Amino acid sequence: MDYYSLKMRASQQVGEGDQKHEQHISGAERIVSRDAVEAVCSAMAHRAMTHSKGDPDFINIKIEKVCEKDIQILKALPVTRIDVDTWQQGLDKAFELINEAVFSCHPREGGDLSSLMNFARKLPELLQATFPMRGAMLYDIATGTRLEPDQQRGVRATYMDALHSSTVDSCKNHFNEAIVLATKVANAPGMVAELCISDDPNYITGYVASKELGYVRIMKMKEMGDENGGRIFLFDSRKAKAEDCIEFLQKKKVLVETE
Ligand code: WAQ
Ligand code: MG
Repeated sequence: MDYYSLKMRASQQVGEGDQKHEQHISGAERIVSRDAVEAVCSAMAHRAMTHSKGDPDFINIKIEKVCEKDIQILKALPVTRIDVDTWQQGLDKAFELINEAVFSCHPREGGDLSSLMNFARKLPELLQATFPMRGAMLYDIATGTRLEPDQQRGVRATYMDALHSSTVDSCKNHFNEAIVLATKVANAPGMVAELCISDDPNYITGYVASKELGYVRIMKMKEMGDENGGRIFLFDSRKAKAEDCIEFLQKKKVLVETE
């Protein structure tokens, strides 16, 4: 069977004079069978034209053929949820899960506990640093350094979709898209865990994910109306090469089998 990758991004010019720049409004991607290409393309245009972030003046839709033999099929991470009363509790819970995941990678013998304490202290700052980024931060827990080739943009996971997703969604389903992305990311070489908060001002549910934890939805992770969000991919350079991890995130075609 023939498959096609479709990618859409929409942006708007904002600011005056020197401050003039493109602001990202909306993006989406799919991998679909040949017969769905036209409908999905038109749904993407619709999504770009009706986004709450504004009216786009630039929309790019890219369509590429993908060989079936190059596609890897992955089982979706199992999903659990944590209910919290306040977003502060949710954020604390997320930090706690991430710190545990990072701790469990630490060598038992001769490990340096102060670097772990340091990481725990740094984590809220790292999250803040992702807010202006369009992609994710790729953070090496072994060396305490950032590995994105372009730190302003970050690393983007692409070429992924849900298997058998013939339906055409014209508006964003945060959870469906996130479980696909998180499943791909968790399967990247050397990946330890992911932390995610939407940048959508009215979407306050976020998640922590890893192969061990599965996909843990945390129902409140920020204040309603807050347009800050971001992603951190926590990677361990003792387990894999950064190039291999980035190559997988950016190039490998993945379809995720959901229930
Ligand atoms: N690769 C890497 N980073 C990305 C990507 C990508 N493909 N797409 C978005 N990001 C980064 C970027 O910095 C965004 O600002 C940030 O992640 C948040 O992206 O179970 O909607 O698309 O209900 O706003 C979670 C769903 C939804 C939780 C997350 O993220 C649930 C969401 P958004
Ligand atoms: Mg968003």
